[in-house]
Amino acid sequence: MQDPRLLELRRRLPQLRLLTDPADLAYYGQDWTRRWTPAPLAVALPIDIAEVQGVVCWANEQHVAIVPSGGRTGLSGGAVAANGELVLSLTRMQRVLEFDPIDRLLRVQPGLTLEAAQTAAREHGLIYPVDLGSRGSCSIGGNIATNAGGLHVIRHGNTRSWIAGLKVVTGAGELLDLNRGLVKDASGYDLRQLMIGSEGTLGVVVEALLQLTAPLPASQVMLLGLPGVDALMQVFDLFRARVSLQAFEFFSDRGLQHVLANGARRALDGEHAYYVVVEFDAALAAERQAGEEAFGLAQQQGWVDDGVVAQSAAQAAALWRLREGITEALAPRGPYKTDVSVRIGALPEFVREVQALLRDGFPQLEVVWFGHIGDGNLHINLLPPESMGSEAFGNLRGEVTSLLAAALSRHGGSISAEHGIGLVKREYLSSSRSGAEIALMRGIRASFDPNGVLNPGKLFTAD
Ligand code: 2HG
Ligand code: ZN
Repeated sequence: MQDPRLLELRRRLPQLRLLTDPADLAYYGQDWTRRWTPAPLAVALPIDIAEVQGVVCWANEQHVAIVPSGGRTGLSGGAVAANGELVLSLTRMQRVLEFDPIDRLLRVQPGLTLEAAQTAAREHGLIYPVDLGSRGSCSIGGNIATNAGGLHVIRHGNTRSWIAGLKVVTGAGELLDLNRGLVKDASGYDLRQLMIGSEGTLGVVVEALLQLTAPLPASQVMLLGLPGVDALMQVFDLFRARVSLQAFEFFSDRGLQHVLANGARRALDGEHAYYVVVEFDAALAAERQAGEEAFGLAQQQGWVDDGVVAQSAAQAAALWRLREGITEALAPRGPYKTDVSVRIGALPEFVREVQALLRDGFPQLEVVWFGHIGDGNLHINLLPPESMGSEAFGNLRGEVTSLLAAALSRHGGSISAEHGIGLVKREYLSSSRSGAEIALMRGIRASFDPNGVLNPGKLFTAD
């Protein structure tokens, strides 16, 4: 550890755990994008808030960039350290600190995994309702940094609906205690909400107050096979009117083929353009009946060709696997992942338009459509042919994103619904945000982090 900046850090914080081994730098320097070569200066693993503050103050004085780091399951490069940054990993701060039964709050450290938070909530007879496929590895701090969405946004909203308070260390090293569990607070700007989704560019989350709630009622899960995109919207509208939805997720037949090839069991005969996993409250016989009636009506209208109702928890899990298993099934093909949203009403036209653009402009790419259709959030994954080199695919990615960004601008959509901008989408921020908005965002960043030490190069193009 010869670097004078690290020697100074060691002198200031003798207890701080610091890693400089090449294997550790490689491990902590990347996220799930795997597109950049990790090259951090070192990895710091603070144990408490004072150490985080110490590191941030050191970074300001030594002009070292910090990459705040959680479970690094991100898909936008927000936690990549490829330019000599210090990775500030919160993994050692992973305790549940307190449960407040009156306010139904769980006070946790940022490195706690989402799954551990969910388990802790259940131990108190409650739930933390945010849920993502990467629940076992992603961290609460990372969820907050990206305002993570996931599988039940249609019922519960995003992470931002469930954060009742936040302690953050700003880029200037100040500790802020935001909202403190208050249900109501009209005393000015809500800085807590500003932190949520800021991708580590304003502050480092060092503690969070998670709002818990009562468990959802028992549910029923159905898999439906649909003939086309218009039917998707009609079925959504029909079910939404008749049952209390817990989830409404879709995938295309190509998505299904990949999951089946990866070992999942087929649940419907025949080939359908799209599939929907619909989950709804079904504790009461009347609720189950309403779901079955909706299914019948959709069939009568020709919006659903076939469907199956899970008869057990195991069958429900098998149906969910068809949707949740897509990311893993596609991973070996190195897909380009997109994460766009439009207003729900704009979906059919947007989908048709982008399908035609991709078919005409990029016939060599395999396109897999899936995602949170009930939230207007599509994950369009683009798979290169086996023979395509990484440089050629890199160029195509740029072309596809430009095309998508233009379509999103036309439809008033967003280039990132839930994965964040990070490095992957920073050139395209202006497709979703006006120049005036971006200027205000930069100004906000400068107020929280005057020297630009927190995650520079993420979210915005150049600092
Ligand atoms: C999901 O909804 C995740 O499953 C991952 O957001 C999406 O793999 C993807 O593109
Ligand atoms: Zn998603």
